[in-house]
Amino acid sequence: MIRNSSFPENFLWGGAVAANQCEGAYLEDNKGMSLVDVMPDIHNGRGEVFTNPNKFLGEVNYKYYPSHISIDFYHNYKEDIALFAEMGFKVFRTSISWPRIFPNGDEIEPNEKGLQFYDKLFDECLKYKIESLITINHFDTPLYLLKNYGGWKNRKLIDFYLNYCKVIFNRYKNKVKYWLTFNEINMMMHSTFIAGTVYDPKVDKSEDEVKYQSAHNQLVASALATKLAHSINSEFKVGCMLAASTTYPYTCNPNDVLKALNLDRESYFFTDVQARGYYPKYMERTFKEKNINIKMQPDDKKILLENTVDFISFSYYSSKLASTDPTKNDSNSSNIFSTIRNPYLKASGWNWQIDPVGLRITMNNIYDRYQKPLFIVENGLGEKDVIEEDGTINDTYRIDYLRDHILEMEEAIKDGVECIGYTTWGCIDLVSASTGEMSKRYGFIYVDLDDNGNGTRKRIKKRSFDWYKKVISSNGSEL
Ligand code: BGP
Repeated sequence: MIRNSSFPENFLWGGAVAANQCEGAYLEDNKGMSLVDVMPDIHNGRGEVFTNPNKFLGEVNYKYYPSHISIDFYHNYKEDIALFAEMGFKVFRTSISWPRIFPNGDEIEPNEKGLQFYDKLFDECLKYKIESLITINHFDTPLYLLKNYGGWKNRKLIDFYLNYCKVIFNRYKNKVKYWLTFNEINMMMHSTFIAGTVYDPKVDKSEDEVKYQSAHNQLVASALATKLAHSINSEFKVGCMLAASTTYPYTCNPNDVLKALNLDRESYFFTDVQARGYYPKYMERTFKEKNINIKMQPDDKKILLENTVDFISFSYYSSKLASTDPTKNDSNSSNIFSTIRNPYLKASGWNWQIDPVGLRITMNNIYDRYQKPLFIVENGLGEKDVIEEDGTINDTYRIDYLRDHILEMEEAIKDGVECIGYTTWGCIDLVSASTGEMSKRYGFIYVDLDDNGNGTRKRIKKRSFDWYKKVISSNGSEL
C-alpha cells in the first residue's frame, strides 16, 4: 500500500526488546540473578509465579530456565544490531539489566564488566546512528533484593535504584538520550512478583496495601530518577511507561460505563502521578474503602510534583471490556490482564484480542489527559511462525497486524496527538514475558530456538523484515 503519510519528519521508527528476555549470559561477567532467572516456562510452572511467588525464592529446581541463555543477545548483539540497521531503525529500545550492574542490587560500587557491555552495545547503535531508548528496570529486579528486602515494598529500594541510576546516567550520558524509569509500572497491580515485590501473608497486612506501597516507592523513585537525569544531562528525556489499553463498556448501561471508567483509572493512577505530579483525588476513596494506608515521607509530595516526566510511553496490545452483568464471564486472556471477549474483535493464537482502532482511542485518551508527547514503545503480534520448505517465513499475519496499527496510529496523529516514535515489540524473536515460550514470536528476525532451549540460535529474516524496512524508509508511506 503506497500513499502520502502524515508521520512527522523525525519520527522515531524502531523496535524493542528487554535485557531479561534476550540477553541470556545470566551469570556471565559477574552478573547477579534477577527474579526472571528463577522462572521456568509456562508448561513447567511459570504460572505459580503469580500465585505463589515465595516458592521461587526457595530451593525449587526446574529443568529449564528460558532466560539463562535465551537468544544469546549478549554475544550476538553486533550481528543483531547490524540487522536492525539494515531495516533502517532510527531507535532501538532495550533495557539495562540491573543485576549486571549491581549483582545483588545493594552494593555501592558497580560491576565494571557489566557497564562495559552496555558501552559496547550503545556504541554499536551509535555507529549506525540509532538512538538508544533505555528502560532502567524491565521486570528484572535483582533477586537478592526480593529475598533480603521483600522487594519494592521496602523503601530502601529507592536508594538502591537511585544509586544504579546515578551510575548509568553518568556513564552513558553521551550515548543515550531517552530513558524509561520502569517498564509497565502498572504491572504492580497485576503481576506483583514480576514488578519486583513479594507479598508475604505472614508479615504483610493486605496484598492491596503492599501493591500500593510498592507502587508509591516506585513512583517516588521514578520522580527522583527524573530529577537526577535532568541534573546530569539537561538533554535527557525521561518517560514513564504504562501497559496501556482502553476499557470499553460492554453496553450503554451506565453501570457498565462506570465500571469501565474505574478499570481505566487503575492504570491511569500511575501516569496521573508521573505526568501531573500528584495523587488523583479518586484514589482517596479507593484507599479509604480498601483500608490502605501508604507510608509517605514529608517530602514525597513535593518530589512527585516537581519531577514529572518529559513524555509518556506505553505498550499497547489490546483494548479491554467491562460488564456488570454476571453472565458475561467469557473471560479471555489479553496480556497479563484478563478481559471479556469482545465479539467485534478477532484474537491471536494466544487469545490476545486485536484492536487497531483501540490504539487510536488510547492515544487520544492519553494525550487529552496529559498533553505530553507520546512514544509507543511496544506493539506487535506474538504468533507461531513456520519455516517453509524453501527456507522463507511468510509472516503476512504480522504485516497485517502492524499495518493496521500503524494506520490507526497515523489517524491519531491526524487527530492532533503528538507522537514521537514507535518501537514494535520483540523486533527479534525472544522469550515471552508471560509464558517463557520462544514459540510466541514477535520478530522481524526469526531465531532458531524452541520452547525447551533446543536450536542453533541462527537468525533468519522473515518476510516482515523487508516490509518494515520499506515502512521506515518511506516514513510510513509504504505499508
Ligand atoms: C509486555 C512486556 C514485554 C513483552 C510484551 C509481550 O507486557 O513489557 O516484556 O514481553 O508484554 O508479552 P509476552 O512476551 O508475554 O507475549
